[in-house]
Amino acid sequence: TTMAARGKTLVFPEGFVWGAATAAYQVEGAVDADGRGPSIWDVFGRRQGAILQGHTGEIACDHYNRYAEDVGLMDRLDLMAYRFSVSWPRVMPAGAGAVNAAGLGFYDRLVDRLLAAGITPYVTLYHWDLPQALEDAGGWASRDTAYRLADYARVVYERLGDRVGTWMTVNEPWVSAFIGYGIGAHAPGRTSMADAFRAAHHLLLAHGLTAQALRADGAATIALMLNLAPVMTPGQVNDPAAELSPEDAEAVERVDALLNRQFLDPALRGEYPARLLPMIERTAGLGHIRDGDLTTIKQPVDLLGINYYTPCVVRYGPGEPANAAYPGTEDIEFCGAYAPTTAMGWPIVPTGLSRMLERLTRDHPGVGLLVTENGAAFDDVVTEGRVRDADRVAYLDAHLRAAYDAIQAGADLRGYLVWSLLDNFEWAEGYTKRFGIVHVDYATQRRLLKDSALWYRDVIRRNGLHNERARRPTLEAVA
Ligand code: GBH
Repeated sequence: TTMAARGKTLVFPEGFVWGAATAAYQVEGAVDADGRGPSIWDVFGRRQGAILQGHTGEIACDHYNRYAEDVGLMDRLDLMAYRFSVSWPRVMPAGAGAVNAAGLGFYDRLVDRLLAAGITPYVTLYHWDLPQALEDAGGWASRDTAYRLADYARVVYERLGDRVGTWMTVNEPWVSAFIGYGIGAHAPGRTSMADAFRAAHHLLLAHGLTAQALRADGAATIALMLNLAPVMTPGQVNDPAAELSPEDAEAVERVDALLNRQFLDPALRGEYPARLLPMIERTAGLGHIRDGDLTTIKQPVDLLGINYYTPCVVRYGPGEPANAAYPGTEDIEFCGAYAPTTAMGWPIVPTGLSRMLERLTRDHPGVGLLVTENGAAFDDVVTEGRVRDADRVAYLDAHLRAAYDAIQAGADLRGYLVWSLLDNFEWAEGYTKRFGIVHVDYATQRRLLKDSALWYRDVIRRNGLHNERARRPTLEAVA
């Protein structure tokens, strides 16, 4: 058969970076080791009913003690980059002031191990583990916290900057603000939408201050990571060109302003979306947005990190109350079951990724793009020493095809990091949800490469995908 008859092999651009990601609180454990201070997740985890089955990050994957073995796994998988986060309370137990050299030492060793294995470290400075002392002083609802993040970032940069080139400021400010401070399903578990809007602004400010400081200190590459999800109607899930009624179009725009443009526009354009300002004012006032803040927030970024899992599907729904996590969304219906879902209940829509990448290319030309998270939880089972996670392989395969399509359409996508390297502490879901390409047996801390890890290694080796799409019955409907 000819090549054409067999279908094309999808080869990614030369230099495309293949990697994996984790976050400190989700994998490290060792919460009392070597002078680490408490974070908001330690405190939140002790709250009755906050986390499924009462799980906490106390031990997690014990990565703090097993990092060498874990870098060995990355090496076996031929990963080119590893994105991890630094635990702020390890480095500064009280969030400000005294620096804990032993805490920094851990990241020092981790970075050296990675470099020795030929793996490029990508450092996330803030992935949700705020020092509790700063929460007690007002947390992200307080402006001061933004300045504290930049101070801490400088300390980390001073220690690792000679070996780490890529610096990622804050992970998913929408989640921190609206899930942590708005609906309280994440730490610190506060329930004030006024505080959520303030937190969102202060996280943006922290990004800007940190980007500014690290750039001045010589950091080569600076990135911001957002949880971006295309907002669409159910009709657009399978037909992007579907015509929208004016009411549906308004619903889509309103949710897009809250979820995506609230962060994209200040960071990349130096302004809040006009339609969002009255909503912020009504809920939180505008006093927390000071003159000059938007100039600080709009720092040049080398990379925009996109964490993509599932789209946000809405339509006009007269009489619907506002969604708890999205203030001001009265008369909008948030739709659930429009596609097969992962174990998180999140619908699987790979074209959501290509649509988001193409939109960013259109709206923010010149910003390099990196998928900083993409992956899925499924109900894995170990049989005969193997995890046959065909569902995850199909999910990753389909999303990589979508990424490839976006590149063909002109997106400047530089790389892809799978979430996650290891099964880990999935926040409010505890250990009940497994996102890893490597299985972790929490009783023994034994690691086992899932089929998806071996499949991913093959993708990395050929810098692309097989002719044959990985198939799975549940994915047919959205293929
Ligand atoms: C990321 O957050 C985090 O960065 C990471 O730490 C975490 O482990 C990982 O993803 C997996 O959860 O409207 O119900 O269909 C993910 C943020 C925000 C993704 C809400 C999905 C909507 C799901 N998410 N979202 S739904």
